[in-house]
Amino acid sequence: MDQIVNSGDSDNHLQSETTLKSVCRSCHGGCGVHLHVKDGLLVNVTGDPDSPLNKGRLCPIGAATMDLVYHPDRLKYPMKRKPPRGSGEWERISWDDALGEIAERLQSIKEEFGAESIAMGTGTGRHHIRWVSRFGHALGTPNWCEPGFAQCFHPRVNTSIQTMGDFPVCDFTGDVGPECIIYWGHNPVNSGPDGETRFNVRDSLAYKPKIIVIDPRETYLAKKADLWLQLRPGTDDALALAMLNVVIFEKLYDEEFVTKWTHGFTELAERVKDMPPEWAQDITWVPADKIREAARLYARTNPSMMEWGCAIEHTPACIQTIRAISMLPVLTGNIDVPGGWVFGMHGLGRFPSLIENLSEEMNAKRLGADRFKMLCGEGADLPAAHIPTLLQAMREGKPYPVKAFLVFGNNTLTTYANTSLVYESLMNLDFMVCADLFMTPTAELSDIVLPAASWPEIDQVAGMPTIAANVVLAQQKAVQIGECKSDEEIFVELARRMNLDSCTESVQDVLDQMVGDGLGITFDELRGEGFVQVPFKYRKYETDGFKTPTGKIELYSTRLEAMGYDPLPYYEEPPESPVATPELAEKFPLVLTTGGRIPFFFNSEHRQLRQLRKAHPEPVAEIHPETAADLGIEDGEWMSIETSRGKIKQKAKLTFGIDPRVIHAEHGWWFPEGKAPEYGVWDSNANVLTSNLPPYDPAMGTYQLRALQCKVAKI
Ligand SMILES: Nc1nc2c(c(=O)[nH]1)N[C@H]1C(S)=C(S)[C@@H](COP(=O)(O)OP(=O)(O)OC[C@H]3O[C@@H](n4cnc5c(=O)[nH]c(N)nc54)[C@H](O)[C@@H]3O)O[C@H]1N2
Ligand SMILES: Nc1nc2c(c(=O)[nH]1)N[C@H]1C(S)=C(S)[C@@H](COP(=O)(O)OP(=O)(O)OC[C@H]3O[C@@H](n4cnc5c(=O)[nH]c(N)nc54)[C@H](O)[C@@H]3O)O[C@H]1N2
Ligand code: SF4
Ligand SMILES: [Mo]
Repeated sequence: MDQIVNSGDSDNHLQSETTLKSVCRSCHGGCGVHLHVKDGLLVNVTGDPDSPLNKGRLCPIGAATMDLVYHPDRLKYPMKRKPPRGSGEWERISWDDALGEIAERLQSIKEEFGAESIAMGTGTGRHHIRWVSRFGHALGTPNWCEPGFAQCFHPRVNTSIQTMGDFPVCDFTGDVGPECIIYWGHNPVNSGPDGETRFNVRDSLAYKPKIIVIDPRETYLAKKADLWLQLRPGTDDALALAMLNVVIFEKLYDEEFVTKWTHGFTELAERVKDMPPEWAQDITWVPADKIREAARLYARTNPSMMEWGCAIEHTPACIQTIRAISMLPVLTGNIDVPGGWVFGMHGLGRFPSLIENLSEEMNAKRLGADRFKMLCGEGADLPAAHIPTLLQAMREGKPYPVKAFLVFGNNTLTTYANTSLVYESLMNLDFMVCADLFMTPTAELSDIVLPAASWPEIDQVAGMPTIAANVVLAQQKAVQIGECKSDEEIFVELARRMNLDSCTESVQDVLDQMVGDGLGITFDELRGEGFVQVPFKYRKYETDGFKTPTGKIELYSTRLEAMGYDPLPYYEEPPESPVATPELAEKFPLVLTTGGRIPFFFNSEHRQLRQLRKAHPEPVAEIHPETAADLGIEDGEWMSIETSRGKIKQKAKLTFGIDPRVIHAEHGWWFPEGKAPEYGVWDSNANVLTSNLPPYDPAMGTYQLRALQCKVAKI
């Protein structure tokens, strides 16, 4: 799938070109790129051969950047919708009028209902994600949200910070290779997210590590694996607890590390003592022998990496599943060691989120704060609102009304669970604004749309230790498209126009501050370099300890206990399952999982880019040939997928790589070529099928996206 893109159309071209070193932000990966500019135009985007993250390569999405930047459907100027909401009729307005009207409407809503009645929404892993909260905090509202904060990546971040004081990433850029890698609910050769690029993942295979894959589907990595554990979706907690049982009771752990550097080993052993592989076998559908073999192989092969993905975070058992899984590298001492799990070097200063602007009373008003402390309160690195609670406040005005929603880079109708309820909530708003690259079914519901600049049109920095353990990268503006503005610039202009006390500094000032605090240079100096590798130090805990109350890794979490949550991991059956809801399972007999990533689209994006769409023209759902035969469904035929919430269609892909009792549906589907204003958002969108109703993870508020009951039929 990976493609190397060569630079330049012709030698002549190259001679008069300027090249800017930048970083691709079409996914979270952070590949180094060269932006080739000629006469004010971007003429090519190529991989930076010097970048340790991609070594000159680009994936299909990165290689389609020219198509993205110059796509004829890009939003190029602000627009205002004619009434009523969702009419699909728009007129062009000036930036001055757009910002003026937004400022005026927000001011009057704030005066009448309080700042908390204005919510901010954003999407996955963007350059500006933290600027959304910054503007919200400057405005005085605690209610900003992002689908990932309860469902993706941030549960891993927050849980790791509580458990071990920092967030571990795989040591892909060091000199020592891994001897063993577990891919747990994670398919990084397609997704390459949060902590590495898909190229590092492929390169690490050259070390010929032992590979263990834990996935209901037979992925590319599962085919290469020494052991593939094909578990029932949503039962990762039981599997992890059984593996811990083996590691502990067969004494496969690193005794010295455990004694010196962990807290609560005895309590953990007590918790898992009745959870051997034989117990987990019936729950997970993985034979006990295989669970035992996986635990032994992992524990005996060092150094090892834990590659974990968002599949473990898409359930109401999210926090404890993450905790249980993270204890495998901890017990085997694979923490901050070469070729293992390491803590990044924090090459950037802290982002000024302006959360200090919020009073204690305002923080307490954050929707969800009364329940989900790891998402909305003291257990969160950057607290955010709980999405289902926020949507309810839009619909029902309870516990207080939310009247306005400013969406910067999120396709709410396709990527939040339970599309019907989301639609009802958005339709009930008084005022909605969307900043996006394209008109989407979500943007169609807003009052004003703003044209956002894409990543080659923006100055920024990337370099959380979570993106790459030790690299800080400059993202550089190479081109101006229409009247597009970066989200960051929009926030600064809006803050100035509303006479807010903060968020009025220029973007450059904030970048200078972050780069200066981290590296001691200015943003312009970083620009010249393209990226800076921060010298790496292993086993930092030997001098500093772990940043937890006990100074150790807390298997027994004193912080979770203090917040009122279980300090030890446990198993919980998915809310909809053949075990939990047998009557429902009679009507909807198959287990549905959603959202396994494909290399050609990023969530709901890129469906309008010709070469990517050609590679993957339609939504595809995986089904076992026996199940398909029973239902008379043939390979490549449209089939319906139905849950108690709704029905969609996707094309059947028959594969022996999925259990006969399981269906996998792609997420994020809408059809930009379809009829406005809906663009087929009800036809094939997996979230028509999912639920955002309780139960939620008690600490994180997470809902279920990966284990639901469904039925399928031939169309
Ligand atoms: N059923 C199901 N649902 C899921 C998932 C699943 O696995 N299954 N995965 C969930 C996960 S993990 C996540 S993170 C979410 C992601 O959900 P979203 O955050 O909605 O993700 P995207 O579709 O990538 O991006 C949304 C919009 O941002 C726009 N955009 C891109 N760049 C910019 C920019 O620079 N500025 C602005 N203003 N807009 C920009 C795009 O055009 C797009 O319309 O989906 C979640 N939804
Ligand atoms: N090309 C591309 N890259 C992306 C994205 C994209 O849409 N396209 N999205 C980005 C985002 S927002 C995210 S969060 C990451 C996600 O990227 P990953 O973390 O890799 O997650 P997925 O690919 O969604 O799922 C990984 C695997 O989990 C399996 N799975 C499904 N249900 C279960 C389960 O219950 N348990 C276990 N153990 N496995 C299960 C799926 O079969 C799939 O192979 O990728 C990011 N990168
Ligand atoms: S992996 Fe991500 S960062 Fe790298 S080229 Fe592809 S889209 Fe860009
Ligand atoms: Mo995500």
